[in-house]
This record gives sequence, C-alpha cells and structure tokens, in this order.
Amino acid sequence: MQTAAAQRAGETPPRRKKWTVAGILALFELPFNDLLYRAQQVHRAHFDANSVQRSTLLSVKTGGCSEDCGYCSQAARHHTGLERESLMEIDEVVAAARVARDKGASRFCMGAAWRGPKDGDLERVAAMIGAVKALGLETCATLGMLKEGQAEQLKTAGLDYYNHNLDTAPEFYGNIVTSHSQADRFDTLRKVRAAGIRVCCGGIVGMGETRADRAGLLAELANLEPPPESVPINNLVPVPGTPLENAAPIDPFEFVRTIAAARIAMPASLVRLSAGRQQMSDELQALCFLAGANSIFYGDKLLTTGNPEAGRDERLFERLGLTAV
Ligand code: SAM
Ligand code: DTB
Ligand code: SF4
Repeated sequence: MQTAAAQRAGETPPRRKKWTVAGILALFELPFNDLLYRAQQVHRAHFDANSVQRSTLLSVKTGGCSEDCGYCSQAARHHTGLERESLMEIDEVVAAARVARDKGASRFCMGAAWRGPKDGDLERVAAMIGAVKALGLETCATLGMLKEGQAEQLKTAGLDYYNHNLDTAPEFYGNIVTSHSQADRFDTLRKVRAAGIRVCCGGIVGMGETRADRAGLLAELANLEPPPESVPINNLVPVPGTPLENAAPIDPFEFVRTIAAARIAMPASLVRLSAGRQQMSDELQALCFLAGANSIFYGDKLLTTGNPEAGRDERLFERLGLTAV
C-alpha cells in the first residue's frame, strides 16, 4: 500500500523485497520447531490465529478436458473412469451454493474442466456467479485460461476470486503438463489482476518434485505483484489412471514445512490447506494450522475426489478451538 505522502508526491511505491529460491529453501532447512515458531509469529502478526475461512467447491463442468495435467482426473486422455458432465444448469448450482452457505461456508468456488471457457459458456457461468453472489456468498471460479475480455466479463458478473494455480516450480512444470506452458498460466493471472479480481493461486506437492522445486514454486507465488490473496497448497491425491497414480507420497512433515514456508513468504495471504485432507489425520491437520494454514475446502467433495465430511471438520474445529470465518 502506497503512503498518502508518497501518493501526493506522485512517487511509485517501493518494491517489495523479492524472495529468492535460496531464501525459501533456507526456511525449509530450519529445524522443524524453529520453522513452526517463525511461521506462528508471522501468522499472529497478520491474522487471528484461531480463525479458519471455509470455501466449498463444486465442479460445474466435469471431465473431458483437452489438457494433459499429469495429476488430473479430468483430462480426457487419462482413463480414470470419471463420468463426463456438461455445464450445469444455474438452478442446480444455486441449490448447491445454498446448502454450502447453510453449512457455514463463506465462499463458493465453481470449477470447470476446460482449457479455457468458450464465450457462450462464459455467459452461463456469469449468470451462475451473479446468482451465487446474491445468496451472500463470496464467489470464486476456476475455469482455465482466459482470453482477452473474459476476466472483465467475470468481474462484471460479480466474481470476487479467480483460482488459477502455478502448480509447481517452473523447472518442473514440463514434467507434469505439456499441453500448455506455465507462461500461459502467468498470462491468465495478469488478466485476472488487471480486471480487478482477487487471485487464488497455489500449487501441488507430492508429484515427485524436489524440495528445491517446492521452494521454487513458493518463490514464484510470493514474488507475484501483489502476492495472491489466497494460496491453496494441495497434497497430491493420486488418481488411478493418471500418470501420477503411483507417485511416492511426501513426508507429512515436509508438507507442514511447505505450509509454514508459504505462511512466512506470504504473510498477508490466506494459506489454504487444500486437496489431500481426507487422507490426513486430525493431528497432521492441526500441525498445518499451527504452521499458518488458515483456510480449507469444506464439504464432502473437492471437484471429483473426496474431502472430509462437514461433521468431521466441525468436530476438529471444536477440539482445536478454531472458529470459522
Ligand atoms: N481447469 C482449470 C485449471 O486447470 O486451472 C480448473 C480446475 S483444476 C482441476 C484446479 C486445480 O486443482 C489444479 O490446478 C490443481 O492444482 C488442483 N488439482 C487437480 N487435481 C488434483 C489432484 N489429483 N491432487 C491435488 N490437486 C489437484
Ligand atoms: C485448488 O488449488 N484445489 C482445488 C481448487 N483449487 C479448485 C481443487 C482440488 C482438486 C482435487 C482433485 C479433484 O477433486 O478432482
Ligand atoms: Fe485438469 Fe484443469 Fe489440467 Fe484440464 S486444465 S487437465 S481440468 S487441471
């Protein structure tokens, strides 16, 4: 934020210090307790440490995607047995959003398995966004890469957040996706920002990347100007039929370290403990909250895979004294 004096003087604000990969790697290499202590200090300086935001996801268009993202159940070329579904009707989406709101979600995120939306489809999605917003929910959409003018259309419809992940470090990206480049993803992020929509952008760990790659992903995210308001950290859900079905799971403590490093590098962002929660114990999730995670996906399904049911999350929040915001 530019100071009033600087604004009057017509100065450009000082640029934030850039994070280096080495700087983030050094965080990962701290003793676990030191890393968590630092993350807690940063967390408490920026947020109420006991509040967790909850978003509910809905896949509004499922499967049959032209892209080849190696982790994804929805790529047409991966034989995952997933049933394709065309773009949902507005009424059905609104009904699901109402249920999510009544269960306590504050944001509703609509996902579509597209390389990017066609203009005709975008019109229906825009109507969905308006209708979901009218329920009093924050709106988020994840629709793939956007063309000129599409982000503005979404903004006009009432979209608060656009999710588009960098997924992994630039050096590792080509091992996971070949049908588009990470540069294409940066381009969509720029369009989203320029349209005045808040950015939700993160990645996945557990895809066979190195610790340096995890640090590289976080450095790219933290150096976005400004950093994403919301940073989903997904733990790979290995889906049978995808190239990553047999990826070796990462050490749970390494996952916690990733959350802590994200918290330190992006102090003012919501860090979202995202995919992979269903496979995590309550104790591991508690460590993630201690490391600075302060948002989750809430509801028994992510897009196509499972998520803890709301009751389990309610009990966990109660046991940990967490409040939903
Ligand atoms: N097609 C759009 C896109 O690619 O941006 C939106 C949907 S895509 C499924 C949203 C994000 O979900 C991906 O960028 C990825 O980070 C995450 N994701 C997808 N499949 C996953 C899996 N099996 N495990 C963990 N995260 C996953
Ligand atoms: C994000 O980073 N994670 C969410 C949301 N953004 C769209 C999606 C996770 C998907 C997990 C696999 C699935 O359910 O298909
Ligand atoms: Fe899956 Fe999105 Fe990649 Fe399509 S573009 S394969 S939906 S992650």
